[in-house]
Amino acid sequence: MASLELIIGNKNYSSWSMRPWIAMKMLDVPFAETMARLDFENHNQHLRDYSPSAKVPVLKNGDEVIWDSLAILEYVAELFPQKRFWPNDQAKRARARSISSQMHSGFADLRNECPMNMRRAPRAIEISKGVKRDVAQIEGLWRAALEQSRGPFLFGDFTIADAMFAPVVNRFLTYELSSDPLARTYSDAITALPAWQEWATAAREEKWTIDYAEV
Ligand SMILES: N[C@@H](CCC(=O)N[C@@H](CS)C(=O)NCC(=O)O)C(=O)O
Repeated sequence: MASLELIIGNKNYSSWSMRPWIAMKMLDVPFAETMARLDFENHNQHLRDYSPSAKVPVLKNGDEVIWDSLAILEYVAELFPQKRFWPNDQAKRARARSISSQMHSGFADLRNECPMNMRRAPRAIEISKGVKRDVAQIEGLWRAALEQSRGPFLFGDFTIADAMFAPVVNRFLTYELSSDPLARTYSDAITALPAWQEWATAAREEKWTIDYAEV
């Protein structure tokens, strides 16, 4: 029997932490949650106590330590094969994995210039060509998936692919990055989720500020 502990960073800023957290909530995986507050002034030295990567999220299952968001999600999907973390259909699952990996390894301009910030009031900022390119590409990925699945999520039911893009929903809204109606419909479906609401409420109650992420 799994006894899972997910170690996460600040809910206001830690987009990588949000991904496994929201997927595990959505798929009713029982887990304990530990907050390891990000402390960039001290180079996040304390995160070494949890993970060889010295980053969050980290998942502990007894003595096993699993780190890196997508690896955690794959591990949990294997632990609970009866839960649909990925689409059932092989071709859809391959596409869901492709776009999840693309998110995990890409869209650096968007990630660097527009940090997730759950507390920030929506306001547009000057954005680079790189961010515009990332936004257009994500809109295209969402459109292709949603037109095929007919929603409400990228592959119909909520899967890891939605978890990987959940922090992007916050970025689109917070920096007013997209005027695509389909992206808005998808964002509305994500932000209406009780799990999203729970995370967002906790994030808003946090008092800590990370200067470089306040754009
Ligand atoms: N590739 C990692 C990235 C994890 C990551 O960068 N986490 C941030 C918080 S969102 C962190 O721990 N940063 C601490 C640091 O860089 O010192 C993943 O997918 O989990």
